[in-house]
Amino acid sequence: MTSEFHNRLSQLQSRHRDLIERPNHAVEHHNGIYRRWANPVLTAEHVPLDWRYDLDPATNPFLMERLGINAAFNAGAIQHDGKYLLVARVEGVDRKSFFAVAESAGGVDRFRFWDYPVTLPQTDEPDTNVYDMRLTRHEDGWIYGLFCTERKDRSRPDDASAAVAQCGIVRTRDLETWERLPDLVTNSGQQRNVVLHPEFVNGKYGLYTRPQDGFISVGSGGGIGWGLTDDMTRARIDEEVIVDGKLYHTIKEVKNGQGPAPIKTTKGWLHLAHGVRNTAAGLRYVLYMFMTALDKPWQVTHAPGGHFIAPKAGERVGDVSNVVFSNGWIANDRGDVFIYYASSDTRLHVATSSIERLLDYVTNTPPDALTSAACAAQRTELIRKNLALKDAGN
Ligand code: M1P
Repeated sequence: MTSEFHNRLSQLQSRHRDLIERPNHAVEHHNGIYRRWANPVLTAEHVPLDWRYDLDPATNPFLMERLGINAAFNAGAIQHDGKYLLVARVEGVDRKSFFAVAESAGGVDRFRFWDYPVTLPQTDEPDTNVYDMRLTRHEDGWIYGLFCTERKDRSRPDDASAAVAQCGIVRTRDLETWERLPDLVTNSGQQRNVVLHPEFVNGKYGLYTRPQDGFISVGSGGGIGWGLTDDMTRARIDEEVIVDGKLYHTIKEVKNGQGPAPIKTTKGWLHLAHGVRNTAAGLRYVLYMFMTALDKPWQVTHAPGGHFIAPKAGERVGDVSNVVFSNGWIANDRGDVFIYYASSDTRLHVATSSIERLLDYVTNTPPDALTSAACAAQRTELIRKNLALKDAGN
């Protein structure tokens, strides 16, 4: 080994170790609903060196990165054997994503990738690209991973960018060995952001869907849908109803999608979702929340107005700027909630809250009043109440 190779390797190793072992801290200022944490929990730099470099001086004397990593983001999340596990979307510089498990003892820092990425079995029609796995610990005993499988749209051979998105399905007991099941069949041309509900509903599996006409544009489809299937080993939804639709001049005017599987609480199912609107600078993705009825998870009972998390400061910039996206959160047995959200399709962050706070937020935040006059009236009412309190000496 040359001394140049040796020096560079030890620099890379110590830099990587420092990054993985760096403690995180909650940002001081917050809105009472959740706290952002200062450092991203996963970035491209967190990916192990031996996934990127050929560490053999005989075949890589300059210690070059041979298989670069572009980003680590949009992670499914689950607590398993007491650990906080993320199934991240890791994207190579070749633009192909794959899944990889990273674990942490505390959920806010020191995430470390397992030795190898996930080996994802293929169906008869191999995936070109896979991403955004939603994990659901179902009451049938399996952990399911639903993800987007993307393939070339063969009906448009002349358009190299024409793609079809569908819902791929795997299941596991340990996140090490994965069984591939057939893709979900629906009546929609394309599907993304499909999520399995954790409990049986009338003896069937419930799925949140996102019917769409095109690959990027939802067209006349869209909204967060809901459908039932008898069997996850041959998942098929014949009928979809819209749980939460697109709405003019709101944060979900262009499209929306279910985030992670909902969290069960005494008052209803807590949902995290993303909403998209268009701007002169391109699409803007924000996160929002709503609650559905315990016995009817397709019926919205509470919908706070506006966004829950929007891209802030450095989060605003990345491969696809002005985006926050979440497909993973964890509620632990103390009622703490860890919200894993990615920024600008580049890196993954955590924000923390609690079931108690999120219930307060969802049930007591006024809904979007839908017009400027009605929204100003909502605010005037709040001010009036606060001034009355002040006048009363409180
Ligand atoms: O680029 C932003 C997001 O775009 C897609 O989400 P949606 O289907 O809702 O538009 C996904 O590709 C997602 O991975 C990505 O973060």
